[in-house]
Amino acid sequence: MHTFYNDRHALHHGKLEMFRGELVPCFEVPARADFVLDELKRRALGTVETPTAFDDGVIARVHAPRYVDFLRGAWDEWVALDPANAQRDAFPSYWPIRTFRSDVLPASFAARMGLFSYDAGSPLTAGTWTAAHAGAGCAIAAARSLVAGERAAFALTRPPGHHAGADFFGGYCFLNNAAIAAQTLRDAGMARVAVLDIDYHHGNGTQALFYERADVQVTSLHGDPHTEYPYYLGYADEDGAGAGLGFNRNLPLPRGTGFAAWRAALGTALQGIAAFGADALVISLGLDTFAGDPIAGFTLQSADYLAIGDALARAGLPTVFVFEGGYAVTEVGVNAVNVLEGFMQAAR
Ligand code: Q9C
Ligand code: ZN
Repeated sequence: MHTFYNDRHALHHGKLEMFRGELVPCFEVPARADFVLDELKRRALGTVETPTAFDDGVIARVHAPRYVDFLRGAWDEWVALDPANAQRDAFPSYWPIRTFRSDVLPASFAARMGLFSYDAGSPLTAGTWTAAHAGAGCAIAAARSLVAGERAAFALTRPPGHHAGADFFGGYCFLNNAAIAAQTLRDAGMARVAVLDIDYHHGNGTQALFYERADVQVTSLHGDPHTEYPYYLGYADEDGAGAGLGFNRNLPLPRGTGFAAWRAALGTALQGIAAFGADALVISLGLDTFAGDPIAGFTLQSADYLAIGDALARAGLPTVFVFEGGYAVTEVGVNAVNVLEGFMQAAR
């Protein structure tokens, strides 16, 4: 399996995030990808390629132009407010919640930060755009390799993507890499694409992007949003709307869920994907289901990830894996590569 990776990911390195009333060191750090890359090389699990120049037109088919324009220029605007801001990450302070307008694009940078975000846990840094854009390039290249006939590919990207919607960032995510991969597959002529999100947190951005579409089926296994982030989406009764009715499926599981119950839910998800008749599968590969994860609540063990890879391979579909969450930094490499190795062993 080829891995698509760009070391520009490290240019996105937030210092602090708001957590339970104080600023704490960011959980989503560059070392996460370094551990995965090291483990891939240690096990010699295929080549690692860096996409250089790439056609990024698909980004505008997933994200709103005014949002992408904002992200691209946000750091320069932030520093222009005050040169001392160069030493501080940018955070939103105001949000246009119900009754406010979101059609007007305010001149104020602070107002646009809030318009285009939904939490205070996702610092925007000097290299956020460069890293996110390079990561999208990895997702595009991984998807294109499936179009060229590969059985599977891995986009080793950060910042992660599945919480980012058409015009908002949050949950450490800025560009939705899994959605970009899925749209790339659609644009290449694959009629039906399934996205399966196995990150601990509900992929609210991915769900929202495809909620009214029948060509991209979205399934997510995640902590019950009654108690788990992102709280306001990811419930079992969200099954799509309009043309997309019946093409969204949520399988929320209680905090504390272990592998037996999680594996059963994966079986349910895979049955729905088989019934959909997908031409390709995009996996939002979060590893924050791990027992040792500092911000999540399932109890999967490292060996379980081999079994997950095995089960995913048995769907029999061209598959692109897109790296999402997973904050037990020293274990995230073993856990991610276990999924890929389990997949390759069953796919042969
Ligand atoms: N503020 C992903 O796994 N909040 N994002 C956790 C700290 C946000 C997770 C509590 C969690 C976002 C891609
Ligand atoms: Zn997560």
